[in-house]
Amino acid sequence: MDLLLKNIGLLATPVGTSAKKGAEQKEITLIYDAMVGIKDGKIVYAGSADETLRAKETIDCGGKLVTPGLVDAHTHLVFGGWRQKELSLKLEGVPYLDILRAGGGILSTVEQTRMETEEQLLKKTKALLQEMLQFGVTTCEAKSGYGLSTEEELKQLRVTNQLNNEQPVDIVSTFMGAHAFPKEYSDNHAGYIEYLINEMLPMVAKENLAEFCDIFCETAVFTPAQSRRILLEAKKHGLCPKMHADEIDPIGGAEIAAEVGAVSAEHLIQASDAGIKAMADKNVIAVLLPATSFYLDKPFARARDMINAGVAVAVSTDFNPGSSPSLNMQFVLNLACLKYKLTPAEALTAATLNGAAAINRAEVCGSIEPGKQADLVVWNANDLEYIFYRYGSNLAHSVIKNGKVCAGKTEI
Ligand code: IZC
Ligand code: ZN
Repeated sequence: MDLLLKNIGLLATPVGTSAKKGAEQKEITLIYDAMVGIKDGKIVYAGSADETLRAKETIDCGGKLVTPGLVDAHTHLVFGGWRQKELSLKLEGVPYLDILRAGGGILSTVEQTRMETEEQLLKKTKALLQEMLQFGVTTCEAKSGYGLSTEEELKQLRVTNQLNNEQPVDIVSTFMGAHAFPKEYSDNHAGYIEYLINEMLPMVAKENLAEFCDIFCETAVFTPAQSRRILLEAKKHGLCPKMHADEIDPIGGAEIAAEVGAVSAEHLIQASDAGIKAMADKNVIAVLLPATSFYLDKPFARARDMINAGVAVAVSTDFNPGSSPSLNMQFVLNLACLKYKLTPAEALTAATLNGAAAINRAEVCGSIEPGKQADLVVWNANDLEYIFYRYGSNLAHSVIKNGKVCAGKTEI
């Protein structure tokens, strides 16, 4: 063994290699006085303290709580500039979609992203990933969608893919050319869809720059019919569908996600009962984004109804410069408990194993079990409730990625 984490006060983890739905979501394993053994970046032992275990290096966890590294399954990570200028509009009550209709919002970030070079985007995003890691996130997803032309989307996706090799956080790449209609096509939406299907998608697939294809299915953005068509085309190119669905208006997005066989549908604040049932029937994971509800002052998605209906619920930051300018997955955990009324056990599963399943990584991360990547957080906490109860501070003591202490304190 390379590394032995001993004197773990409480090891809390979901177990398995697939999403946990319904009553299973709260079934986590709790081991008091535990140890975790690591070899070649992978977990080889996770269980009760065993004094016969030996390793080249030992870390005494001082009785603290240890969980899997957090998985942030929904981010818009790579972008130029910020959108603090929209704060005053927000305060005056201008809705998010009105800002977009007026050429701001996503389109203002498109303008700023197009002006940045690949090197500038790399440097900025690397710093964001470092911040994310400090909050305990060891795997994330990153969407494109601020280029909205073949060349500019590829630029964003290359940054994502390069950073995946250049820093500790694993990044899973999603193509989101269908994030908004670029200004060049403001009067020709059908033309943009043809361009996206005939030029962008084939190039993204050929260059192997994304595993998923996402779409913003929303009033004044992409219709359910356009979403169906684009996601079915994406599947033909080997990209797995995801969908921003029923965030602001209830337009049947959840139903389309189920129909096209999406791995996940995201937001779902306004999802209908029929949409939730369709998701349960087709095993579509609900990726809920409570920090966005908080920031846009919108209702919170019906997480409890989804769990009761048998839908696996994940939670993520939705980090982006407009509706969720925060990388703090710990705040998302607080909101999942306080606003969705998830129990700490359900919320832990939502932020680890179910998040991993939403980006097809449940076989390799999202729980602390032999065979999985050694991605762990040692918390400044002695029990699980504490990290959901405190808020506003960074409670991660040390973050271990692939068996190495990568953030926080190296001395425990
Ligand atoms: O830049 O506003 N909702 N896309 C859909 C976003 C938020 C990101 C943004
Ligand atoms: Zn989003």
